[in-house]
Amino acid sequence: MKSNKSFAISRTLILVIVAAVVVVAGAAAFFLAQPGAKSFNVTARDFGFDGFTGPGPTIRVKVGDTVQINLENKGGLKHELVISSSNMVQQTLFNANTGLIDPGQRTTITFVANQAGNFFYVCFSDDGVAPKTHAELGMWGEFIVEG
Ligand SMILES: [Cu+2]
Repeated sequence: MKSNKSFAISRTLILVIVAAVVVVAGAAAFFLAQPGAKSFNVTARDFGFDGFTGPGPTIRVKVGDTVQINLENKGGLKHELVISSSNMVQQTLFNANTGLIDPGQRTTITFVANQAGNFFYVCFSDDGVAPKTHAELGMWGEFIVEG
């Protein structure tokens, strides 16, 4: 009876230790991945990235890279940066989407480019009223993931 209880306790202890190791390893992997990230600074203006009209500079990475994009909004309107397979059809790839940020604001997104191909970084805002999206006005650039 006593040995059964002690067995149960040691089994629980082992599970707790395994869970702790998994959590610590996961956290370590997360923090270690950041210094290896390929970092890009992108400025949003009305209506271009790193300029007043597009296309912005091509961003080139390799498949499997951790990519960090630092977006600064130097325009007078809200802007965003979204990775999409098209600069006209709205979608989000790699879960890479800054969301709309206000003029003067900065934000950073980090994601893994886990699929090779030719993609786009785009602002799909239409200010809620305009017939055209900012992408159609020039807010896009190529995002190329080399295999
Ligand atoms: Cu925009």
